[in-house]
Amino acid sequence: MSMFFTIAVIVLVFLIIFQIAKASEYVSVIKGEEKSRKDQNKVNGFLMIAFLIAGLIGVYYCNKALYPKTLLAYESASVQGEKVDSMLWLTIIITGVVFFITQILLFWFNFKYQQSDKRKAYYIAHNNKLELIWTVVPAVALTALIVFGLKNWFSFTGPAPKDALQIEITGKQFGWVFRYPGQDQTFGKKYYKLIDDANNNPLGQDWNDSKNFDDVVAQATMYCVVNKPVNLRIFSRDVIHDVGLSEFRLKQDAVPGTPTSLWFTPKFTTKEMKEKLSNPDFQYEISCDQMCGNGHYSMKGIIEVVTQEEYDVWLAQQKPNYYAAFPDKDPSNKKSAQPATTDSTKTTAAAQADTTKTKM
Ligand SMILES: [Cu+2]
Repeated sequence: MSMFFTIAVIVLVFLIIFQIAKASEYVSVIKGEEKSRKDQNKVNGFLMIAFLIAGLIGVYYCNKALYPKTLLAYESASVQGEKVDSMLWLTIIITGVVFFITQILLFWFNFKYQQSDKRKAYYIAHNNKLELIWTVVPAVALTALIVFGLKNWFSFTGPAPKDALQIEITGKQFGWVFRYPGQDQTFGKKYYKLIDDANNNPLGQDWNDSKNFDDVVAQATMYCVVNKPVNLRIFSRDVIHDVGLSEFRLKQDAVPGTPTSLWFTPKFTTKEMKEKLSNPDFQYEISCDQMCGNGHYSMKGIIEVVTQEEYDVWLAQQKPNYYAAFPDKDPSNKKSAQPATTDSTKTTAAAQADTTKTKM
């Protein structure tokens, strides 16, 4: 029944609109086409101003309501991100000034210079000076923005400082895998054909390369140190993903077959950010910023920014992935293993790695 009423109401509304249109047509015939056109012109001129004012009020309220949800509402959590923020502000200021000037003039001129019997429109066919101004001014402004952007881009993606923490991040459908180089500070070789999730080799580490024996592999959460540059070497196992670090204001594509890189210096630990934003649930997030398949939404990675001491403790607790792939090689699995203090485990691990190296 309610369906019937809805349809009846819709039909009635259409009929009313149709009748109003018809009536105004008859009115214009009676009043004379020309006069009614001029009247309508005045109404349109007034609507232009009304639209301008309503639009500007709308811009103000949208900005007020949505600003806290934008990145600019809180400061960048990386030193490099500050440069991205200043570029963002510069772009917003330049385009904002242009936006307000052009929109206000557009609507105001529509009202002010609407058709009038008292004046005739002036027709300009061509004006070299004007053409030159509106070509050169935007060209110079855009070039300046691009030059700033490129300069920063080359610095973020260029060589990282020598003391940077080296971390490898690999995107896959659907998640992130992190690799730390271990004590030798060197990543072992890997080869995509050796990828074997069933045998704990998600990155295809080549076990013939002894540099792999101490490499630590972790999933889901990446650890890095506050105020210490992190150099991310970025890979993908399958399709194009993207390491999106919104709090640090950076992102970089993960492309299969083409390693990319990005480095940044975190300014605050996760704990400091929780206090700063008064949000006990705050986490630095890695979001995949490329539509990479039906599980794209689930590619959330976490970055835990900690102090150097906390990082050292965490790293000491990590076992090289070699032992996950070959549990029989893990000294802590052997009954004859030495007392399990962190230091001695490390020494045993290194010794083990050495023996295996000689065997191979
Ligand atoms: Cu992805």
